[in-house]
Parts: sequence; structure tokens; C-alpha cells
Amino acid sequence: MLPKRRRARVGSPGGPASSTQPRFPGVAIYLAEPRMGRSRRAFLTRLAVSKGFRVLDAYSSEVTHVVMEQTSAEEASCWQERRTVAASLRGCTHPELLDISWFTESMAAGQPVPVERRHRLEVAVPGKGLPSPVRMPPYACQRPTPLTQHNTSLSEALEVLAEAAAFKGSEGRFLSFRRAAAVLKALPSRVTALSQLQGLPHFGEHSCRVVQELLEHGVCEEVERVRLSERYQTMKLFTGIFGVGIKTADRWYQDGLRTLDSLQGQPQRLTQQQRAGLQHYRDLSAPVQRPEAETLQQVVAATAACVLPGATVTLAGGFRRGKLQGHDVDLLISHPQEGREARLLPSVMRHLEKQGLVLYHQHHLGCPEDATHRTRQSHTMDAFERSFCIFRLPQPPGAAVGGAQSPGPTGRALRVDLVVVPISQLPFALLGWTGSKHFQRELRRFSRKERGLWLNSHGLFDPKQKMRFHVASEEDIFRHLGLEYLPPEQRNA
Ligand code: DCP
Ligand code: MG
Repeated sequence: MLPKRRRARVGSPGGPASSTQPRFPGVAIYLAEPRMGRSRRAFLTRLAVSKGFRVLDAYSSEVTHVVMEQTSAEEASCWQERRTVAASLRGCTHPELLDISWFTESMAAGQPVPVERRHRLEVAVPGKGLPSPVRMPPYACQRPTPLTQHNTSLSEALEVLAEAAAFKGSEGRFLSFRRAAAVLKALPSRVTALSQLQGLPHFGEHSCRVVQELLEHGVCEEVERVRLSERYQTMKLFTGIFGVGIKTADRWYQDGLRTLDSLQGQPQRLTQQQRAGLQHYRDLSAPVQRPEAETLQQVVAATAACVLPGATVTLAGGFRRGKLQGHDVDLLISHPQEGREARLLPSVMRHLEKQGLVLYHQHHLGCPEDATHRTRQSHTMDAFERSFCIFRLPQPPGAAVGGAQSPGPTGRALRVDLVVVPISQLPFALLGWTGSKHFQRELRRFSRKERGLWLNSHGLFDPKQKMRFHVASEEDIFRHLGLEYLPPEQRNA
């Protein structure tokens, strides 16, 4: 329970609870008071009504969902029996007896969520749910994180706070929230009580408070405030443009810019890359679907093999982790004979341009000497030769691609990164470019702090022995680090 002062600020401000028109006519909630207390019941009523739910003040035949808190199944059914008699409702259909978790999830979803077994009171008896304490190693690279997780609304809320901290340049706060979110993503089941966080790594007072508020009310006031703030929304908008990082977005914000139109009006502020990003903003902000990514991979692979027989093209990034959507397509180009991959990219780009697929591209030469340096610093940015591109998605004649915002007659625009990797570094590049970003950050931190080794997308280096590790696969890298191998689909931290 939150202190009264905090509770009073959450929910619908002012106005009689019944003044809002119900949005879900099939649902009439009755909040059973015994364990809830009158003021909390009043607060929850206001919250539900503000979201368009109908909440009845008296128990009657109209009630469809009875919501109780900290009540056992036995107590709940005794209560119902008494109320049924008192209200002369014998023979009427009984409403659902539900744990508060159904209510908070519905508030978070903004609509009634389907009633599942776990919501019914008989499965919500205290003691069931997440076993406590759960053993959780501190680094994300020490534990599997599947794509589908059990605590999405909690981890998303913490990620909003992490992102807002990053927008302010507050690295420490960013990492605290991001690490707590990653812990939630790795939990084997849903968190239903704050006590289940006991003993979990990276859960500081602030993250606990956010989770507590979400568990109790379905919303967290601070997260909602951040989400709706002009600064957060503008920074999201600007950093969503291809070629715009946090520093640039922040400068624009400080200069009073707020919209894409205001940027269009000041082209002198924009790099060529940002101009291309703005020009294709609509298409690029629609998620790339897996079939689109696979089509592109095949087109680039066919082109690369045509330019240099034996050249390989691997789909990395979120799609390799099993994601069905992403913001771009990450492709690694290599060749089984070391050295043959050099200067392959310009020819591949020329061929793709001839096919009319390239809307924009920016070529970066690789710096092999730099690569040695960077091993030391665990940079996110590596030194491979690469091209940051916007491609026009090739379409089979007459077919429209699903999920695109504006396919049009020429196909939609997509963001693609092409990275050229010498075969000896391919396992490292594959590991680095498969992500997730947080997983890689943690893997590099683990290497440095726990093993005294420097890892990045080019290699694994032992600074004491002044020695590089030679590997043939990602599995080898995990082995050298003394870590259990995690396949790409378990790296969704
Ligand atoms: N990466 C990198 N250097 C860059 C860009 C990315 O090392 N200049 C790494 C970081 C990520 C991985 O590549 O671990 C993929 O980067 P994305 O930003 O494309 O992230 P995802 O593919 O995971 O997300 P999305 O699905 O949104 O594309
Ligand atoms: Mg990606």
C-alpha cells in the first residue's frame, strides 16, 4: 500500500465518479471492501471510472465482476454467500470472484482483460505464484532471457524511466532502471507481490517503488508523467529520425524545436543522413516485419554471391533473436577466405543501386588498426567497413507487403545496415550485432570485471598476456568466458 498522500494524487482528478460514461457495458465491477478499506476502495473506484469502467456501489444482480484484495478463496465464497442472502439474490447467476490482479491489469490495459484462472480467487491464495526468493545471477549474460516474458508492463515502465534518464545524459540512472527491467524480463513467472523482488539484483528503492505502484494501482504516476511530458515526447520523436542521436535531439529541443515540420523548415541544421531520415520518416517509423527482413537478406545475399562467389550474408540484430518486428535490418557480409571481403561492399552497393533498391547510403571505410584499440574500450561502435542505408523494399509483381505504412507503387523504404566482416572476426561480430544492446553491454562488463578480458565485435583480448583468442563460433566465446552458452533467442535482455 502506498501512503495516503501519494494515493490521493493518482486517479481521476475531481468530479463525481459516476459522471463518466461507461465504455464497457458488459462489465459492472463491485469492489468488496473488507480487506480493501474505504479510502482505497474510493480511490480505485475513481481510477476505474476515469478509465471508463462501470463500478457499482452496492452488490446487486447487475454486478459481473467482484474484486477483492488479500482475500482467500474460502473467505471470498463465505462473503458471497452472505451477500447473496442479504441482497435476496438466490437463484441469480453469481458474478466472478476475482483477485485485485485482474483489476490492476485491466487498469493498465485501459480495458477489461480476459479473466484467466490465475485471476480467480482460488488460484490467488497467498503463497502461490512466483517462488521467493528466485535465484538470479547479476549479469544479463549469465541467465536466459526469452523473447516472450511475464512482466511486460512492469519492465516497459522501468524502460521508460531508463530512456528518460538517457535523454538527460544520466548514465547511472539509465543503467539502474535498465538493469532492473532486464531482471524482470528474465523472471520465470509474473510478479504479483513486491515481496517477490526480495533478493533480486539491481532492484533499488526507486525501481521497487515503481513496481509497487504498478501492482497496487495498475499505473505509476511518475511513469505516466514522464511519458506525457513534452520533453520525453519530443526526444522520442527526434531520436526516432535516422541519423539523430541524443545529443542532437537535445540541442534541437533546447533551441525550442518540437516538431518534424519545424526541422523541415531549417534544412541547414540537418546532415545529409538526417535529411534522408526526415524524407522517409513515415516509412521508417513503421516497424520492419520479419518477411521483409528475410526478403532483403535474400536479395543482398544473391547480389553479394553474384559479385563474389562464396560471399555470405547473415541476418543479425533482433530478427536473429526471434523478433517478428524491428526498426531496421542488420546484415553481416563475409567470405570464407579471409581478405576476399575487402572492397566487396562498393560493388554490392553498385549492383543494388542498378536494381533500383537504394534510396540512400553512406559508406564508411573500415579501420583495422582501430579495431585493436577498440577491443580495449568495449566501444559500441566498431571499426568494420559498413554502409548505413535506406533501401526500397523489392516487391514481387502485383504483391503488396503487409505491415508497411505506405507501400505505394515503388515499395516502402527500410533502414538497413550492411557490415563487412573478415571471417576470423565473424563470431565476435555476429555476437555483437545480434544484441540485444543491453545483453552485449552486460557481456562486455562481465568480461572486463569478472574475467579481466576485453570483448567487442572484433575480438576477445587478454591484456595481461597480450593475447587474442581465436574462435570458430559464438559458443567458443562463451566457453572462453566461462559462461553457459545462450542461443540468440535467449539474449533478449
Ligand atoms: N550495433 C553495433 N554498432 C552499431 C549499431 C548496432 O554494435 N553502430 C549492435 C548493437 C545491437 C545490435 O548491433 O546489439 C543490433 O542493433 P539494433 O539497434 O538494430 O538493435 P536490434 O536489432 O536489437 O533492435 P531492432 O529490432 O529495433 O532493430
Ligand atoms: Mg536491428
